[in-house]
Amino acid sequence: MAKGQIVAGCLAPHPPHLVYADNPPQNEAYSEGGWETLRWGYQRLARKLKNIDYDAIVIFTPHWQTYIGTHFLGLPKFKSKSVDPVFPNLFRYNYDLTVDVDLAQAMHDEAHAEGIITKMMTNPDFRVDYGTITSCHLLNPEWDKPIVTISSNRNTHYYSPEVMVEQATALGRACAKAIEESGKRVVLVASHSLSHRHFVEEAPLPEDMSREHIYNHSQYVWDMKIIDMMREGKSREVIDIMPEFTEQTMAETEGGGLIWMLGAMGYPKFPAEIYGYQSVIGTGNVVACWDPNDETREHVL
Ligand code: 2X7
Ligand code: FE2
Repeated sequence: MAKGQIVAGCLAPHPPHLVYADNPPQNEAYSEGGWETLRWGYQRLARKLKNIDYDAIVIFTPHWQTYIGTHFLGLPKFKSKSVDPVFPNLFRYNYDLTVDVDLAQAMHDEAHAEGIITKMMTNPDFRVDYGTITSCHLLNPEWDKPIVTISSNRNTHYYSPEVMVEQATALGRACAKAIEESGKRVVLVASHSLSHRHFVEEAPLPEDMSREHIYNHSQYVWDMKIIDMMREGKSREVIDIMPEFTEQTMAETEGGGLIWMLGAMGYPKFPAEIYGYQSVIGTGNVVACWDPNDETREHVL
């Protein structure tokens, strides 16, 4: 059997606003659009993924928060309605998704062997978080690939951002080993924004783009620094300054997704493809992809 491999790694933010703005049949809310810079970037990345041969999407989400250990979706099907707790006016999404349980179990077992506390989620009534659903919907609106969702252990808050770097790195190493041994071709997804200070009052019409803007200049400068480093292939350095970035901008990197993904990919030295940057309720969001294949990697933006 050929060795499995990571065929792409995506940084895929999950503001529910983006699904709301898309008006897919699964979502009950109706919008007049909005946030096109991000949505068009996502559409371009989704088209690229269509041309890559892969077996499963593995997604790490900060909105499935676990305080004891790291959990993995562990049943072949999950079907329910996901309602965003903060934005129920925007996101009431009927999902029906398929899980690659073999791959989830293999990652669980390798992580356990690394000394990480792990658990398979086998409650059929478990409601999948909106981070998973939003990023997966925007990257693969057809939902024609099985997924594995990995929970975010709250290391940053329980301990510190530095402990998160250590723990998420170990988890990334374990997942990469499981993928290699599985023989599968896998797309990794870190589902989160960058800077994360946000507005506390919603505009009367949420998609009114005359109200959308960055939260403040220093948050924006931090985001641009991180994106420049991604473009320059400095992924190891991104992780090195992550604790400071997370603290200064309340960044959603606190959940560990990017650390996990870049660690699993062996800290790529090649440039990330950048598909778009835009604020959503003031938070900083970039859609980016690390394509390890020299033949297909592009300079997008
Ligand atoms: O979860 C989110 C987020 N990460 C960013 C912006 C808006 C809402 O929800
Ligand atoms: Fe979020």
